[in-house]
Amino acid sequence: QSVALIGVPLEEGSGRRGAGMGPTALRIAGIDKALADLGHTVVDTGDLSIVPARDLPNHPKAHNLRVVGAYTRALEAATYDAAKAGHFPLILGGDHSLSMGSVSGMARYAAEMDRPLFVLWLDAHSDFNTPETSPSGNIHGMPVAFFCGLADFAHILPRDRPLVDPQKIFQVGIRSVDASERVEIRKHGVNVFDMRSLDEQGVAVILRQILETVEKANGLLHVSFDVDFLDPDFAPGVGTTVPGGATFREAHLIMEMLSDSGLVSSLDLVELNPFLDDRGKSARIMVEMTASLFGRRIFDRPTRAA
Ligand code: DIR
Ligand code: MN
Ligand code: MN
Ligand code: MN
Repeated sequence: QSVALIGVPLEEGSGRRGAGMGPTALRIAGIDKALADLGHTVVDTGDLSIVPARDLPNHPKAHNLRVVGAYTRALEAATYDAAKAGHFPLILGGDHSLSMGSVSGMARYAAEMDRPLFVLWLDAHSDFNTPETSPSGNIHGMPVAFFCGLADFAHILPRDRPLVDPQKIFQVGIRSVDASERVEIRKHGVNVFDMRSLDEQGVAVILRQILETVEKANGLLHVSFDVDFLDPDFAPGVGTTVPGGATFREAHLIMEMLSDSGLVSSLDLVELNPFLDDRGKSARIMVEMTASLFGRRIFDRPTRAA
């Protein structure tokens, strides 16, 4: 497979500095070599660079909209172009607001392929706020609502662009949801597997169910991996840690099952904050996880039982 690395040094969507160093940390942790060692062709397209979008307003309830909006436009195009050229877009973040661009780009690509786009959202947070509901004004809490067309503040992307159907979104690992987000999630039918359901059912059962749905629909699957999905005990390098996260083994199993499925079309690695990390530990774990998603195995398994 040919993998296009797209660096997005964006931190203005989060409430603090540091996530802008994420792409560099992932490269230093050896993301390109990990993929090349698995036999993939890696094309590093470098980091996107932008100038703030002056046609966008300074929005009191969507901080740094001009910067986030400019990255959204640039990444929407870069992701679409990479997919169109036959590459697997692998986005190195950068805070989670970048998914407004990557997922919108994949939605455009999927629409052109006449295939439905599904999104697997691995995160402690559901990121389903809008400027109206957000308690913080930080856009990294809004990307899911944005690519569903429910948070169209200002003209970042054309309003008639392909959107994601909320019912084709699977959120796993959720354990921090704002009151109004909870209402909106239920209203729009987002599929949420919170921490309790992980504990009760186990990740394998949940993943099998998700993968079956995608497979039956002949869908593309975009995976968006927020570092805070993981437990802060072993992945401390993120600005918004929430206790009680996924274990290394749970996350690892998810990556292996995703790899086996062959359904994943694109991947975001987001919210890594090297300034808060412990000697590169979280960066290295994210690279390990990515390698597993791209086929690294302890031992092979027979193809999925019927
Ligand atoms: C909170 C925190 N729900 C907000 N969100 C995120 O500000 O919207 N933290 N995504 O990482
Ligand atoms: Mn997030
Ligand atoms: Mn999060
Ligand atoms: Mn976040």
